[in-house]
Amino acid sequence: MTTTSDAKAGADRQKMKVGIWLNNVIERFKTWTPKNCQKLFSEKELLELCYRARESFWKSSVRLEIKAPVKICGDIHGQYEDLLALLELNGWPPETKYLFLGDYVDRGPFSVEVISLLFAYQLLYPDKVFLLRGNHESRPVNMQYGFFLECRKRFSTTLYDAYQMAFYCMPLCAVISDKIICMHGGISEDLVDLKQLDKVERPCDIPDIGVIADLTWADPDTSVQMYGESNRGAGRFFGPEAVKKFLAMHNLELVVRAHQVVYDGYQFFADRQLVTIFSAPFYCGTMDNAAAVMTVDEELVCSFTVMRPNLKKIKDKEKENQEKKETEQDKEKKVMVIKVLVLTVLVDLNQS
Ligand SMILES: [Mn+2]
Repeated sequence: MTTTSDAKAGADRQKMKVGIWLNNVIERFKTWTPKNCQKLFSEKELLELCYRARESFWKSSVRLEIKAPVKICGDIHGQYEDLLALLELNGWPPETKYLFLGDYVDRGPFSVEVISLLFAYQLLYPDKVFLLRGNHESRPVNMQYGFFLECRKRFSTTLYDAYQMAFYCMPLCAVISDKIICMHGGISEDLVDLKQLDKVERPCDIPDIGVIADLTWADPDTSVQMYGESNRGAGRFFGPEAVKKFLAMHNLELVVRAHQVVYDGYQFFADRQLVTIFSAPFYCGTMDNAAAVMTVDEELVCSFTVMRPNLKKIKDKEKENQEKKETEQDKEKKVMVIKVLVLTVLVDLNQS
């Protein structure tokens, strides 16, 4: 006969087994190089991560509540080496708590690694790593910007579908210590009570209009004071007055969002009532933008760690690499990405 305590012991054993596996997955991710990337994982393991991530997102709220301190990251877009550099510089979970604002996949070359490592961290440390949904965590966008092709080429469309099933259930916004609201795109005129979000039915795709579209697609724009039509074809534009009114209405102090490349990795809007964070340095290998991570400390003082790509060094190394063997190239490339200039900028939000 099975007793309750037997069942509990069984569940604990199972949980421990999963924990050991997730730890092992994360350790392998840290030994990643462009050369060994197809040998590190079986498709079965990646599928398992997707199924478990989906379940975990589905169980959690659409609107996360997070206590400071926490570090906030913007778009990563498949730049896996840069994600590793970012974690190396800003601290690895679970010692450092992270909130990611979405757009993990598409554009860059290693979307599978970016999203799978973050899934593994989220599953192992659900109260230390939080992942929001960006407009690129969506099927129609992934068909167009690279993630679908990457999955099909390196693994299968079955794996691609499993990622989509997880994306459908991801949370859409987070509130830090009741004061700072975070999302991928922006605020919404239709969001008058944050409790509206608890009614979002998942799994869901991202529509072109409405609250979910705005949270994942909207952009701040000085051409409007309140709200206006966006040129992206989904979500809307919002102006400085809209930000001010939105914060007052919800008794909040700051909006943190991602979704747009900004030269310094972070950029304020509307008298520092909104900040854009972008965390993919040297975006697509063509922009010379820096990447930033925003730290919110216990007192809600915000600061930024900026990783600036050293363009001259990158160009010199590329030249050098062309003359070297393939194996050496990989090594150089790894070192090059870590060699970014790191600046920390402290900004007192009350001083503006
Ligand atoms: Mn985006």
